[in-house]
Amino acid sequence: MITVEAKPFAYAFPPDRTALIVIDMQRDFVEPGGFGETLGNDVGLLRAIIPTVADLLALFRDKGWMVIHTREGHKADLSDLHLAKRDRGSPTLKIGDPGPMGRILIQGEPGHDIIPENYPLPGELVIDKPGKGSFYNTGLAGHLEANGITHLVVAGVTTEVCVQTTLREANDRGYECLLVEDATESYFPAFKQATLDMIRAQGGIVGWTAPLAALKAAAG
Ligand code: TIU
Repeated sequence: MITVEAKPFAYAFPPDRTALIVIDMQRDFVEPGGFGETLGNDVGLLRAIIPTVADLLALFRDKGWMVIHTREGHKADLSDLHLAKRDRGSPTLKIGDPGPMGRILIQGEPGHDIIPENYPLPGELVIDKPGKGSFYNTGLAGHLEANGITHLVVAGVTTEVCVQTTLREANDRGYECLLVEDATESYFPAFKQATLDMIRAQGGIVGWTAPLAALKAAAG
């Protein structure tokens, strides 16, 4: 077991039963002209974590530990897009509309791709998900079970939307989760802080949080 100095108390994980899951580091969320910006957000805030996510990926790759990536998006025929999602907010472009990086949040379009700085290596699992959580309507649970994974280290965007939903889904399924504080970001700094606080409140009701430096120090 490796023990990380974390909040609300130390997080211990068995590396051979642990996976890093990097959530939705896609052009649609962190580059201008994508889904995030059409919702009225400043994507510049999210770009700040790109080097930290790259460092975190390098740590897991160097150690030979499992790495998983997710991408939020929909089929070209929109058959997996509920109206309850399509009609939210007042976006300048809706999911499926043509934008500067192709159709917004559609699989296979340039905007749907993961950013080059955090790009998956061959052999790393990439989960396509239509929802905010990484378990809803995906093969993630089966993959984790088949590989004996019990612990998840989580990073990516956005903290209070897809990251928090995934943490809650994972916690309900029995996974012990660590959120890497400086490898996740929100369009709303107050929402990021609130999410970190609520995950680790009540004795770690959902999981633990720690900065990447603490994880690196523990990994040795
Ligand atoms: N809008 C927002 O903050 N996030 C999303 O729509 N998706 C993810 O968090 N990936």
